[in-house]
Amino acid sequence: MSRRLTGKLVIATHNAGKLREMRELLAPYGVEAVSAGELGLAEPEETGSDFVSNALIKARAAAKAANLPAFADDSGLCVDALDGAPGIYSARWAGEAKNFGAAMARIEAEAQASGSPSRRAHFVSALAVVWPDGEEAVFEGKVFGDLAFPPRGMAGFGYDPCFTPDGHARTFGEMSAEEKHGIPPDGSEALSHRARAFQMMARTLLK
Ligand code: ITT
Repeated sequence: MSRRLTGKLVIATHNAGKLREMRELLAPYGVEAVSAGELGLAEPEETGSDFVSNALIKARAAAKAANLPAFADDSGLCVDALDGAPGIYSARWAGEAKNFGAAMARIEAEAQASGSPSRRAHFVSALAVVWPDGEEAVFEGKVFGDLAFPPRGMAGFGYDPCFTPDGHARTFGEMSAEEKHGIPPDGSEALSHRARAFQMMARTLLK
């Protein structure tokens, strides 16, 4: 049986939207979560070439600095017409100012310029858990759907307003927190990429 995540842990993110979702996901499990921001931890450079590597970089850095188990997410929106961009560069497309309006406009413009008729896209979330003694676990969740332009909705964060998950008519930006990343009590699959990765993690590492 694999190791359980109990007691106190660090949520190794400086993204307020992600932090809110990760806290909500962890809330039922009785773990005490502090954020990297609250502990004043530095943001490591994300030098990996995929989501899993970058999630591990963040969780390893936080586990070492805080001497606590650390939980990190690396995520992004992958657009078929752009050969998977912005992908691991999703945060970087929004720039220092974290201007996701501009990042979404860039996706729309580049998708149009690509000449591809495809509107397909998917979100990916890699969740890494790293213990201070070096043990590691990684889980990856995805959700497929279509781009929505112009973007719609004020809920959520980041690219939520420009993505409509398959089987739904509304964008993530038009959904409640519960609808986007709630964990269905009947054990069926959650909707968002992060909630799907979390479900896998919870089955293995949480009570
Ligand atoms: P940390 O590294 O500190 O966690 P970050 O914002 O830099 O924060 P990433 O490098 O993983 O995080 O970038 C992922 C970006 O993709 C993030 O900034 C969001 O804008 C976007 N993204 C990820 N999940 C999303 C979601 O559920 N809804 C909307 N946008 C999302």
